[in-house]
Amino acid sequence: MPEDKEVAIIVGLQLSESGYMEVDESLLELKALAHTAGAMVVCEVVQSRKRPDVATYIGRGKLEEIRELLHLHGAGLVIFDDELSAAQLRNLEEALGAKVIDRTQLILDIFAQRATTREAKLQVDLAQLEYLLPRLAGRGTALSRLGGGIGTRGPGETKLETDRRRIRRRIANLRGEIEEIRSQRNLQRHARHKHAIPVVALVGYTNAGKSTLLNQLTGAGVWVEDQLFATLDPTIRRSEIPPSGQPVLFVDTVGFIRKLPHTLVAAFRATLEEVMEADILVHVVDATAYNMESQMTAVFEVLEELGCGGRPSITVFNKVDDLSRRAAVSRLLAETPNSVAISALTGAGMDGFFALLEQKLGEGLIYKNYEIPYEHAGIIALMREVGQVVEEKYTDTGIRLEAGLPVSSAERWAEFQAPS
Ligand SMILES: Nc1nc2c(ncn2[C@@H]2O[C@H](COP(=O)(O)OP(=O)(O)OP(=O)(O)O)[C@@H](O)[C@H]2O)c(=O)[nH]1
Ligand SMILES: [Mg+2]
Repeated sequence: MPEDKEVAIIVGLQLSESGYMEVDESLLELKALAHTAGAMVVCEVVQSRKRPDVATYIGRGKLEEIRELLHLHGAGLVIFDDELSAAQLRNLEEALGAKVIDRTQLILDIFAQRATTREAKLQVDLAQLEYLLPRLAGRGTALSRLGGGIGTRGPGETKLETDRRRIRRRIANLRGEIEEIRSQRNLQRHARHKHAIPVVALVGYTNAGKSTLLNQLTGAGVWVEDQLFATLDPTIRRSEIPPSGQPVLFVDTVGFIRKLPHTLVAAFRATLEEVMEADILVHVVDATAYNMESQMTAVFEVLEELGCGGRPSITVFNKVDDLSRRAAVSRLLAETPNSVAISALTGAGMDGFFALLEQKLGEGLIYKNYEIPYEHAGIIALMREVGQVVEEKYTDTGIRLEAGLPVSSAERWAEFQAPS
């Protein structure tokens, strides 16, 4: 057993009789998360009950069972599958004599390990402090007694724990710093809008293959890994859709997961703005995932939370080079409008993807009449690049034309719109 791995037990609740599949899925994923964070899961414990115990999440009998299991496996960490309250955390740590963390802390911990850029680090710090603040009471002693490791990385919990005011101040500072980065990002985005190239955001469950697809599309050389949350920072690359050569900006960003902590979604809003303002969303689905459909639902939920639920979108069923789920994929293709099957790894199916993308981009065009003064004639070339210019007439005052443009460009050149 590698020495640096924390030995862990994971615990979940089955809240209804029919909920066993859900618990299985959720715990399997919790195990993967624990593994990603550097823990070794030696066993899982499930309890059936109507609702979580207010004081201890699980019942007395189960607590005793877990105590024994901890002893038996020499484990020092218990990971619960749902977010725990301050009281639950405290009571559980006392009752179990082991370090206790919840799913949220585990995800935050992975983010803290993965964050490399200043922006990502600030955002993770913010999310961790927001999680910590309401849970400070009485936790410090237990945590410092039990030492560091998973769930305690990040902004240095032990030093901060007793001083809520200091934490509040740090939260305010972090927000300020993130806001600063955000406004710089806004500037860059506006500079891009000047060129008015449509933005296509790749969204999806973590590990679905978004970065692989970006690499396939643009040869970007983005980090791809069979790990959860390989990507935290958005990457933007320009590419052209064959065969027309229509230029597009592709955005790859952080993946989503079920029960994604709200503090994280809020903290990553700055990063996710690229997604929130995209012209088209490409929802990348891992078609080999046994729980593909619940992953899709989780993605819809996060998109809803970000306020881009109704955005024009394409669904891409990925990894079809792995054929074990072929039946499920053809059913889903038939049921899902605007969907296509591809392998981002081998490039199979990319032609279908390009055709669909081109079609979607075309549907988004808004046709208006424009009158462009001669000194701004250069705009016409830009319009042609991002949309379609139908008719051009040269008049005394300028060039009159009709152009179909993506929403963002139509807005940008609204001042040149002519009465039709
Ligand atoms: N067989 C197969 N594997 C793929 C395909 N696309 C991606 N993968 C693999 O799936 C794993 C995850 O790929 P990524 O591109 O890192 O996934 P991601 O969606 O960017 O993941 P996060 O950044 O963690 O959210 C890697 O091991 C890839 O090699 C595919 O079309 N076929
Ligand atoms: Mg990625």
